[in-house]
Amino acid sequence: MTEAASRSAAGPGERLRTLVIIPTYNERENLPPIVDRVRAAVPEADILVVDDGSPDGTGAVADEIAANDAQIQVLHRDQKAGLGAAYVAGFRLGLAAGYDVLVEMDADGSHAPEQLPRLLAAIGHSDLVLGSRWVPGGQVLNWPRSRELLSRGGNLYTRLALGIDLHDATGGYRAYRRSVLQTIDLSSIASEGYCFQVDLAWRAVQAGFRVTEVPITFAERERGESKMSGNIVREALLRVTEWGAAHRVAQLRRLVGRTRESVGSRSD
Ligand SMILES: Nc1nc2c(ncn2[C@@H]2O[C@H](COP(=O)(O)OP(=O)(O)OP(=O)(O)O)[C@@H](O)[C@H]2O)c(=O)[nH]1
Ligand SMILES: [Mg+2]
Repeated sequence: MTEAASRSAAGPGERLRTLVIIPTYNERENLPPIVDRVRAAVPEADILVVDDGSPDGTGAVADEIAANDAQIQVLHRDQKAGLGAAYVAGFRLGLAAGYDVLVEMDADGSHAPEQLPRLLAAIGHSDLVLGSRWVPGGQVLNWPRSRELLSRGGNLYTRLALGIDLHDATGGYRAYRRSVLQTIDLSSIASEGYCFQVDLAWRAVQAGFRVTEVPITFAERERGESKMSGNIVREALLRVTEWGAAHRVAQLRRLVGRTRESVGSRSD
């Protein structure tokens, strides 16, 4: 086990304080049912809604829900600054409050709260658990073929470019042990959307944390508008290519260094 991994090894019968972070932008209809479902599925977990000043009034809806439930908090941010920045703000708050496990979950119903116990069971032997659509048992409901191809293709490219054994590094349904988020330099994360998800998984792998995947059933959002855009896809493609290239160059340098050393020692 690596040093990073051993720092966060789970003890038997360990009770973990869990915070489910739900970023929202114009999700006023989706938020109340998703919060109810989270509370029913994992009653001991707390919830943090991070709203970026949604014009549709999602922030006020969240405040109303939180006023009646001490396990729900709301973080209001002035303007839409992207999914990545919303999560980073939520992580900081959750770490400062001492939570052991921090969960990422969309508000649009794509991530079923009923599957959260499965993710939390796996965090017992992992540092980061990815809810995965593309492992056996995982699936996507109601997605057009074009979206499925984009997700499958993006994940295949990510695996090949970074040389990691993850099948769904772009997914956003996950559970982190606090040690992972404490180790990663959150202030250096500038990526958004899918790229943000790959960025965190990649940093966790590089730091030697145990990253595991559990199958999930992902459903297309029923209400509201997607914030997915061509820019988000382009950002992910560009950055993953850059990280992959930098990783290969570093591998090559190490190989050249080792070869020089062994040639040097043989000629001594
Ligand atoms: N706070 C905040 N939340 C955001 C922002 N952008 C997206 N979200 C939320 O992040 C979650 C995922 O966004 P979606 O629009 O569903 O993006 P997606 O899941 O990649 O795309 P679809 O599959 O089309 O739904 C949802 O809960 C959004 O409301 C943002 O800039 N700020
Ligand atoms: Mg969505």
